[in-house]
Amino acid sequence: MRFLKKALLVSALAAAPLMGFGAAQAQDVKIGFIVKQPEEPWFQDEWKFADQAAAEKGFELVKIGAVDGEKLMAAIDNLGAQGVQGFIVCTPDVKLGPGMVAKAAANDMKMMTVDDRLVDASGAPIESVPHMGISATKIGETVGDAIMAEIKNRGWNIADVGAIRVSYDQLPTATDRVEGAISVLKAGGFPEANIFDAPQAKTDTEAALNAATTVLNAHPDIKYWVAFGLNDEAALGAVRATESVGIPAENVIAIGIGGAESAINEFKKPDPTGFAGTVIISPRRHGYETALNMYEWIANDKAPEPLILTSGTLATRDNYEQVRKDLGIE
Ligand code: FCA
Repeated sequence: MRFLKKALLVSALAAAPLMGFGAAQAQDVKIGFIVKQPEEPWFQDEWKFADQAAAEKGFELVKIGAVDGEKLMAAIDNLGAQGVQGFIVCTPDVKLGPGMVAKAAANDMKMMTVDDRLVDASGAPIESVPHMGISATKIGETVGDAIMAEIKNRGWNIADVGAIRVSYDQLPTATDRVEGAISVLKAGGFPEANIFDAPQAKTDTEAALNAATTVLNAHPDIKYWVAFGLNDEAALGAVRATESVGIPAENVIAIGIGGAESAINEFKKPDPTGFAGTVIISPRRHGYETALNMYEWIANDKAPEPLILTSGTLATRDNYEQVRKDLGIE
């Protein structure tokens, strides 16, 4: 038996230069993919595309949802115990950064982050951990442009419009996104006093609905509303809030970020809602490409680029099918 193992090893090594070492080892590679909100369509899409990379390269992908810090730390240990060599993570709390770096090292695993970038004790990004995120400010500006264009299109007097800033300011990418939108609104003459902060406790639709409802109840005199936040769920929560207080859809312009199932389902409704558009971002790049990068790091010792920021494309109810086709997501 021992002899056989040795013989196999020798022949594998001999074959390595021909096959490429990575290919010879693929079946031994195990990669983890932890996400903070497993029920959110964006993260399901990331997993789906990471699965594609796993099938193509022949490595094993271990997917874990971790909705809070405790679950996250347990998930990292769990991956380590399973013999995973590296993992990709979108953490429920970026402030856990230093602890996560230490835990990954203790388990002898490589770590990359996706979507939400880790910060250190002073709030600065941890640059030693490779990261793929979205170009948050620029995408936020696209949201702002879309809102301003639609205000014009509907012929509203800008002085009569309120804005709901669904916020999650403990997450830098979230702040960058909403501030990008606000900068465009202000530059277009949107009254600053009419921009209301709606802090959400979590980054899901329900939390956004609760946050936006508080703002609407505080300003019953405002007739027209625009809304934006860090993702589609934030914008959708604000839309559901306007519906629940009886504001008609034609008086609401909400623009999301994401373009996954939650947005597409909204566009498919027979009657338009206040959800006027979304900036589509790429779950394929964030899922497939990160998984592939991790694979290359483990199998071929090729470290990922330290920072990649992906772009977004605006889509509305009228053109989302074409935009998705053009982007190669269908
Ligand atoms: C954050 C958000 C997600 C998605 C991702 C790219 O993690 O919470 O909804 O927008 O960034």
